[in-house]
Amino acid sequence: MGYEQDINMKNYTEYEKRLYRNMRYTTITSWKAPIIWEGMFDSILYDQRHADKNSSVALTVFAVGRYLDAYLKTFLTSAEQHFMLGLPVTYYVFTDSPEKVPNITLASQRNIKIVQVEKHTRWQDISMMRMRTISETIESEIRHKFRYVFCFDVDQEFKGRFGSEALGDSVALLHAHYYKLPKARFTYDRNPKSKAFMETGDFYYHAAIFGGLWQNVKHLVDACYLGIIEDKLNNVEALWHDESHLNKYFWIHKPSRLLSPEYCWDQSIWDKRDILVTRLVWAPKHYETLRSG
Ligand code: 2GW
Ligand code: MN
Repeated sequence: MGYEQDINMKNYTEYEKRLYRNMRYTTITSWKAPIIWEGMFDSILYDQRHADKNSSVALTVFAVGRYLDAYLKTFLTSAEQHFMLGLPVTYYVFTDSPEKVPNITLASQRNIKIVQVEKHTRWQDISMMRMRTISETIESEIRHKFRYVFCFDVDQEFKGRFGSEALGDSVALLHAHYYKLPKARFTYDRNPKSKAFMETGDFYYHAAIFGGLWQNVKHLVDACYLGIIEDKLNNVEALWHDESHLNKYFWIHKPSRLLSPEYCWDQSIWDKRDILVTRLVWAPKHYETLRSG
């Protein structure tokens, strides 16, 4: 702390003080990728640029088993209020019960596409096998129609602008619980037998959101899926499943754009001083009911 003494901030509004504080958090990586925080970008310019380029976005989200009733409706209706407004967006919803997908009113240029998938028995597989399904869907469909793909967990709710400033060639998200912790605390996979093994890294990324140009996302999901399959053949599983493989991938293939935790905030975190805008928040978890048999 003590940042308030650096300059005379007596006449600053609370917003300006926090803005100043965030400007002192890393806003650029060592390989010169921007880390997107409120105050760093002109949303009107970004929107104009992407409208001119005819940018289009496919959003993938999985709602399998109990997660459909628990989270999908809130996710989709809130996305219609905040996600990439003004750009063509198609939601690819993957579920084991297509008939239960709620009917959502969509704005113009926005579509929903429901794709049936099997329900893996282990929840770890529900999570990990997303990599394979995303790859297949990029190959069969997304690459012909969209420039960008963004992949989301369903257990979250949009609360503020999640706009074209988040689009980039290869986009990763800083995990809300780790963005300020020393690297020694990052929960990378530390088992040398796993393909996700890593001793050190740049940041701890959250697998709840990743994206980029479809070519790059295809490369990412293929690499992660290969790692997951190879681990299965060797009878190991990475500590945080697909997230461990994602962290390994982004260590080797540096993302070109990083999203600050504004883009996926956990409201139970006590220190909210860095967060000027919550753009998306974690939905409450109900592990007892959702993770049991
Ligand atoms: C997952 C865990 C326990 C019980 C059920 C499920 C489950 C997940 C499910 O029954 N149905 C389902 O559709 N899912 C999908 O997988 C859904 O899209 C969900 O958001 C996603 C990841 O599961 P989730 O959100 O419960 O995991 P988190 O929030 O602890 O996520 C982080 O770690 C995961 C790996 O353990 C993933 O990497 C995830 O991307 C991370 O955010
Ligand atoms: Mn989640």
